[in-house]
Amino acid sequence: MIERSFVMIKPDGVRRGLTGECIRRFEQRGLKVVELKMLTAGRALAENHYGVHRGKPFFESVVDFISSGPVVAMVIEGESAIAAIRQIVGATRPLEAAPGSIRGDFALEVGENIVHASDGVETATQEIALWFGQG
Ligand code: IDP
Ligand code: MG
Repeated sequence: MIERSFVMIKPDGVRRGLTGECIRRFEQRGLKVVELKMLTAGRALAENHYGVHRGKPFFESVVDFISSGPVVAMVIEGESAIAAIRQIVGATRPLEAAPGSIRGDFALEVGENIVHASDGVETATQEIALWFGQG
């Protein structure tokens, strides 16, 4: 099934110059970047994006962090794109992420794990609408 996922290079990834490396890995797998923009998220957008985590102890820190500097927001399309991208990105906690995954190769801390990727078809639809509008 051809799917679309919302993928974002977080402020740490942009600051460390890892945007190209991440996109290269997605493209190398056969996925296609169909939308892309750089922006700094305001607080409302950041809170909405992480709304599912509201009330958790790390909510404030992830919202602060994701709005702390420019991010690169993308829509990436391809066969089973959502699962394929989560595999390329690796586990949430970098110490649990496989070597060869982005987080396993470039991150150590859960709070600065370089990239966001949608975790399901429904979240992908919501996140694409939130960051790129309905069109
Ligand atoms: P995901 O990014 O792999 O989908 P989620 O569980 O959706 O992981 O969490 C969203 C983001 O919140 C993570 O990428 C990570 O940066 C941050 N986060 C998750 N759990 C913790 C935690 O226990 N402490 C601090 N930050 C966390
Ligand atoms: Mg998530």
